[in-house]
Amino acid sequence: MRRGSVILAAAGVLILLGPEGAGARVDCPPSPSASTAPAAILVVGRHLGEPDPAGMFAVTVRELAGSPVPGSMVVVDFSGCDDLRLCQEQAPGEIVDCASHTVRGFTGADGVARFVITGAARNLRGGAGAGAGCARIYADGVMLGSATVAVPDENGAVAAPGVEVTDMVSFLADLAGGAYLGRSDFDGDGIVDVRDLSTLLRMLGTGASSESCRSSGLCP
Ligand SMILES: [Ca+2]
Ligand SMILES: [Ca+2]
Repeated sequence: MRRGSVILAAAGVLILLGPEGAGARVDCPPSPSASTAPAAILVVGRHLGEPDPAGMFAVTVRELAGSPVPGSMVVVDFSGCDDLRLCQEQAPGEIVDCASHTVRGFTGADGVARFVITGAARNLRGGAGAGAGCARIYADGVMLGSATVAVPDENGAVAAPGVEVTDMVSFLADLAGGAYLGRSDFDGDGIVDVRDLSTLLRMLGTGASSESCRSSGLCP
C-alpha cells in the first residue's frame, strides 16, 4: 500500500483513501469458503397461520477475511427442483419469484439472512423428482453451495393441502421406489428410510405443517 493511504473496513467494503483524497471503493465479494449455507432445506407448511419453524435455516455471508457482509442479497434458486412448488406468499422479508423459482432475502448487520420457505411437492403416489442438491444458494451472485430440498406436503393437492395422511401414501411410494428423491429425505441425511417415515409421522402428530400457503396459493 502506498504511503499516506488509509484503509477502512466497514460493512464488508474497503475504502481506500490515497493522496488523491478521492476515496476509491473496493467491494469485498462474498466468499464461499468463509460463508455458511445449509446442505439441506425443509420446505414446510404452516400451522395456525404461521410457517412451521422446523423449516427455519440461515445463510451467513462473509467476505474472505471473515467479516460479515450486511445487506447482501441471498437468493435460494429452486429452478433445479422440478417437483417443488413454492407458495406465492412467503414470510415477511422473503421475496418469491414464481417465474424464476427463487426466494430471496437480505442479510442483517450480522451478515445473516434467515429463511423459512413454504411450499409443496408434486408427488402424487411416486414419480420422478429431484435428487440431491437441487437448490443453489447465492449471495450477491456468488454461489455459496447447493442444498437438498425435502417437502413433507408431498402431494400439495387442493383437496389435500398441508401435511396430512395422504402425504404418507406418496412418501411410501418414494420409500419403495429405490431412487433417491430429496423431497422425502426429511432429515437430510442422504437416504430415504424409516427415519424419514418417523419424521413424517411426528409432523402428522403435531400438526406443525398442517396448513398450506396463504390464500394466494401455490405458484402456478
Ligand atoms: Ca398434503
Ligand atoms: Ca433421510
